[in-house]
Parts: sequence; structure tokens; C-alpha cells
Amino acid sequence: MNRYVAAVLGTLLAGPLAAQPAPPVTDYRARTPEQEVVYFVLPDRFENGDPTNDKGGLKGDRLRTGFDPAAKGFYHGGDLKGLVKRLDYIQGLGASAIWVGPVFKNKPVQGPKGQESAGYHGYWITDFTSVDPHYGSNADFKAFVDAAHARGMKVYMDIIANHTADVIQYRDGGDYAYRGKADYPFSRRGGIASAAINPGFAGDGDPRADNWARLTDPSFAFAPFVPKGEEKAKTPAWLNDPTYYHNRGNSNWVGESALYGDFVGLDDLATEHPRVVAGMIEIYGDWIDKYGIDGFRIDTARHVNPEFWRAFVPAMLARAKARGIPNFHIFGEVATGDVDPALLARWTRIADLPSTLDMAFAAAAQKVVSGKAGTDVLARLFEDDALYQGGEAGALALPTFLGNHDFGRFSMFVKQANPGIGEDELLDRVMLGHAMMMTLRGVPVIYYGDEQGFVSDGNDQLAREDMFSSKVAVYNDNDLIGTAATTALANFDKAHPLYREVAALAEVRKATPALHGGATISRAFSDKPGLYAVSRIDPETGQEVVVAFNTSTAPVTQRIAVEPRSLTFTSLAGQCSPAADAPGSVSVTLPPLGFAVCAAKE
Ligand SMILES: [Ca+2]
Ligand SMILES: [Ca+2]
Ligand SMILES: [Ca+2]
Ligand SMILES: [Ca+2]
Repeated sequence: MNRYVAAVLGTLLAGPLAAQPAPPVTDYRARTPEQEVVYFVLPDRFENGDPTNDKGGLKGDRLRTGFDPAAKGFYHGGDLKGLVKRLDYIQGLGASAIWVGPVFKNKPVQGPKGQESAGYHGYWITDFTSVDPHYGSNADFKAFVDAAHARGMKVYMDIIANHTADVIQYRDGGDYAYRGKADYPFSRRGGIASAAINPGFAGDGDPRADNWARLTDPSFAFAPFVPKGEEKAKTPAWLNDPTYYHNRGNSNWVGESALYGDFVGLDDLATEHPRVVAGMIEIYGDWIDKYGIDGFRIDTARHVNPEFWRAFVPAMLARAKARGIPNFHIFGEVATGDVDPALLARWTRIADLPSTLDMAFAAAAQKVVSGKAGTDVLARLFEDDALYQGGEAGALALPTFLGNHDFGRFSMFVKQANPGIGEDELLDRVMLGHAMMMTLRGVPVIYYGDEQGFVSDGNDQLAREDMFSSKVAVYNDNDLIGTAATTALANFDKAHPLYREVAALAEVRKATPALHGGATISRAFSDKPGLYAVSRIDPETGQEVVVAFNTSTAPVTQRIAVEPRSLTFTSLAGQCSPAADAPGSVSVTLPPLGFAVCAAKE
């Protein structure tokens, strides 16, 4: 941490804002999605509150129970009681909502012989109505939601409608390579030259029940079957019928297969089928009714036909409203590693998803904060907010993030872009990225462990380190930033510089409506690392808040345009010029990799 960053932290922690915290929104139901700060946690990797459930009530070795705390691809013991135990830590970070990885009962272990791994991540659901026993019980989930609500915190569930666990297998086809509609139409059994089947089926673009009643034979591409002993593996019971699945083999991620293909063997639901639409509405509506949760993060949203979401989303919003949850948030995962807001915006329009996870922000922040792209990448990104459903106002509710459980941690991207980077500079850049996420438009999502300086070795399993004492060697040899600690011992350090920075900026954000609800006006950017500045405008009062970042390792001083009425400024973070140079112009001076948040006095 450089002296500047230490000074900013000192200001944040000892300044007037720390002394006068924002008046809390006492009714958490009244907060809008953009007013939240979200903490994303995988329950298996967070805290073990009950060692008796570590094997999920199963007996035998790890291939039976899924439990092996020394292996990165198996259950480690974290659970819902552990989450409850650490709510104080999460709330202390300034998080007001918890996005909890999927809690539904999973197939404990799957994968080819010798390559097995466990459902510790939660994305291999067999029972959509029950909590996985590795995490606890449905009663434990209720206790968790109630405990969060008692603190004024919200709970967002991570849900899946695209697929179930891998249960269905195919009698033919060896590697299960994708079989498309052209060569394997619904009207022939296993290929063009074969017997006619499903007479009268008018295709899956016709959602009427009497049309789907004519699709009686699911063996148009492969001949699907449920292996012996797994006939009742799934709940609700209708999910055990292969007719409700696509059965076309593995996705190759492009074109038709992106919607119809199995996600590496995971049984891809026929989400065009009215029974599937009704079934998923019933399943997830029930979780709203029973637990009063506050929103959904939708996994693999782009692998489901948009018509499904256009039925599902309004049904969930109506269900929530009837349950007294007017600000239910729904955000979909439209995965991309590129700065591609058009792709994300498209899904808010064609699928009526209220929000998508802002993958474009993550990719832009990784490039810009690494110093490998100019700050114009961010400026251009926010210009494209006009593309989203609801335009720039709609974009305020996009959950922004820096790294995640799939792509890897932000610190990893900064390191990869800067081989040999020193620990101080790495910490400064990671802090700069978090400052951007906490003050630019969108809902900040902190990926658990980032606030403790976790540095993933890679993506997926390598980016899912344990917060409690880890036994995974490939985690424990990592050099965490901002601390001498390792993952071998628990990391819930409220004094970690990243934890303190996020907590302080979360307070600033909550106290400053311009930062969560304000329009963005671009003030300074270039095609090289250096100054990036925007003004955020309070939607009620019109107050201007200048947010400025220096992505270069040289100090910058530069004049930027401001509103002519903004004549004097006060610092909410960092160093601010106390007065405009003239109406409409103010000087910004930032040290290397520094940032500032400057509020105009009204
Ligand atoms: Ca446990
Ligand atoms: Ca399968
Ligand atoms: Ca699909
Ligand atoms: Ca390692």
C-alpha cells in the first residue's frame, strides 16, 4: 500500500463520514436494487458452522459423499450455519445483500471415472425443492434468511433453469457430440433417413400444450435414458421424464447448440416446453413464498430461449410483489470475457431480464486498471448504457464485479497483465479497481475473499479458495496481497486494507445518492493510462459528485469540466480541490494509482 492509499484510508475512516454514518434505510424491503452493495459467496467455501453435515449425511469415500477438504473440486464443509455465524463480518464490509451460490440439493459427485468432482459449487441440481444436506436443511436456510433480514440485509438466491445435474445418458453417440436440428429434426428417429416420429409436432416455436402433446418420442437425435437406480433422482418428479429435455448432446457454445446443447453433460431442459416453463415458475415461486428472499441471480441465462424468461421474469416479480417484496431484483448471467455491452443489453431486451451481470464492466476494469488499455475503454462502456432496457437509468441496477468464481479473481488479471509486479503496486491497483466498482454506476458485487487479498492461481476451482482454514495445497501456497496471512488459517480480518477500503467506500456510497442513483457524465479519459473522471449527479438535488481515478504510475494534474454551479468541493475520499478555478472548471490532482471522490457543496 503506498502512502497515498494509506492516507485515503485514514481520511475515509476518520473523516466526517465515519463519524456520521448514513441514516440506515430501516425497511430493507424499501431499498431499490441499485442501493445495495452485494457480497457473493459460495457457501461450501465460506465458513463451517456444523462439522456434522460435512459429508451431507452420506457414507463412504469422497466419491460417495463428495467430501474431501484437501481437494479443490470437492466439498470442504462450509454451510448455512457458517454463513449465519459470519453475518457480522459481511455486514461490517458494508454489504447489504448476500448473493449465495446455489443451495439446492446436488448430485454429490459426477464426471468420468478418474475425473470425478463434486457439486460443492451447487450448479448440479437434482432436487430443486430442498437445500443440499452438505449445507444444512431447509430450516437452516430459513434461519439464514431470517437472520439476514433481521440485520436489514437482503438475500439473493443463485438459480438455474437451463439444466439439471447429469443424469440422462444416451444409448448411442459415444462422445455425445452435438446433433443439430437440420440433420436430426424432431420428425425422424435418429436422423433424416430414419423412421418418422412425433407426427403433427409443429416445432418448438409453438408453445401450445396440444402441440407439445405430439412430441412423444424424445429419440430424434440421441436415444436418451435414465440409468438404473436414478429413475427418481430428481425432484419435482416431472424432471425425471427425458421428454422435457433437449437430448441433442453437448453444447459447442455457438449458434443453436448454445441454447439446445448439454452444458458438459448437464441435462439441458427443453425450456420451450410449457410444462417446463410452468414447472420452473412453480419451483422458484415457492422459494419466494416460503422464504421471502429478495432476488435471483440466474445462472446460464443466455443458454435458455428468451421466450422462457419473458414468461418467468414477470411471474417471479408478481409473486414477489404479492409477498410484499416490491424491489425484488433479477439479474442474469450472460457470460462473456469481452467488453461487449451490446451482448448484455440485447438479453435485457429480448428476454426482459431486468439486469444482467455486468461482464463488460469486469472486462473493462481488468484491462484499464492493469494499465494495459486507455481509460477510454471505460468511457465508451458507459456511453453504451443507452443500449440497455430502460437505457441509462436501467443500467444503474446492473451488478458490477471485478472477478468471479468462473473467470478468476481481479488480482489475478492484474498480475497476469503485469508479470513481476511488486506487491505494493498490485495492492494499489486492486484498491483502485475496487474504488471504481464502489463509485461508478451499477451495483457493486464483492467476490468473497477479494477483501482479504485472495489471489487465484487460475479460473474456476482455482478461484474458489476457502475463507476458513484450508487444506488445499494449491490455495495455501498463494501469496495473498495486503497481508502476511495465507489461506491455511481462516481469513476474516476486518483490519485488512481491502476490507477497510470497501467498508469505507460502502459508507460513502450509501450516504451519497449520486453514487448509486445518479447519472454519469464523462469528464476526462484518454487512449492511454492516466486520468479517468466522471461526474455523478444526485437525481433529487442535482448535486454533482466528481469521481476521478489515475490508472498510471505517474502523478496527474488536469482541469476537467464541471457544472458551472459547482463552485466549491468537499472530499468524500482522497484529495480534492476546494474550489473551482472558474465556474465550470476544476483542477484534479492525483498521485500514481490514486483516486478521489469530490462532492460539490450546494
Ligand atoms: Ca459443515
Ligand atoms: Ca446428461
Ligand atoms: Ca439450454
Ligand atoms: Ca497456488
